Amino acid sequence: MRRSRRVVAPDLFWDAPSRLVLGDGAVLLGGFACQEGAALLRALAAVAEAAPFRHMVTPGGHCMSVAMTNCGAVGWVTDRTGYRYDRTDPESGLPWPEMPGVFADLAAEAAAQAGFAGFMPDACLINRYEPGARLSLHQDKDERGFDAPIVLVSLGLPATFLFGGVKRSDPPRRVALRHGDVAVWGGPSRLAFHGVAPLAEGEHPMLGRQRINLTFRRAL
Ligand code: MD6
Ligand code: FE
Repeated sequence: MRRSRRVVAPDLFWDAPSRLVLGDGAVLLGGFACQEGAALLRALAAVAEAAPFRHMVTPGGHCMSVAMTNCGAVGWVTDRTGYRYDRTDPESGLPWPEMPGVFADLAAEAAAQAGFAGFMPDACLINRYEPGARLSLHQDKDERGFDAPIVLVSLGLPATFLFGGVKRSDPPRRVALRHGDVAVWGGPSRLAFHGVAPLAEGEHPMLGRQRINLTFRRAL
């Protein structure tokens, strides 16, 4: 007798990224990193092995709820003396792990899609959020110049991204970020205030009870 075979319809998929305009020079590319998700997570595991996640201290003496590490020529660090980019990991004294090709390529492609051709990041800050972790509203201004955009890749649990204007008083929009979403902001929005609302409880099929965020910059 022939075994009954269950016929499964193929999953539906977006064949072009969905674009949400966040501001002048700022766009959310929905699902842009989904296809590369597994490759990004494999590369991330190697980076985190060489430079483990750690909770850094702000200049004000607060321990950040977000755990961080970096890859690339320089990494973003904070301690009691301030925020800066550093060529070495302060925990090990070693250079930060090289930026994986799959990271740099994805960041460059996303930037090009958003109108910033030729983006070559030299820093990738990697943030790990567990439920409750948050990032207060801030501008990214520790880079030497602001010609290049910032590219953010959100993986794992969904989060609410707060995206405001270039003045702190500009009310931030609340933007849902899901696994594989990529945000790019540059040009007139390069110094936009942004942050992340406290992460809600959840369980992601690939990452479990966490969200990983990559932010790519041209720091030097
Ligand atoms: C995020 N991170 O984790 C966005 N900016 O979703 C940032 O915007 C950020 O973690 C500057 C310095 C550290 C950060
Ligand atoms: Fe930031």
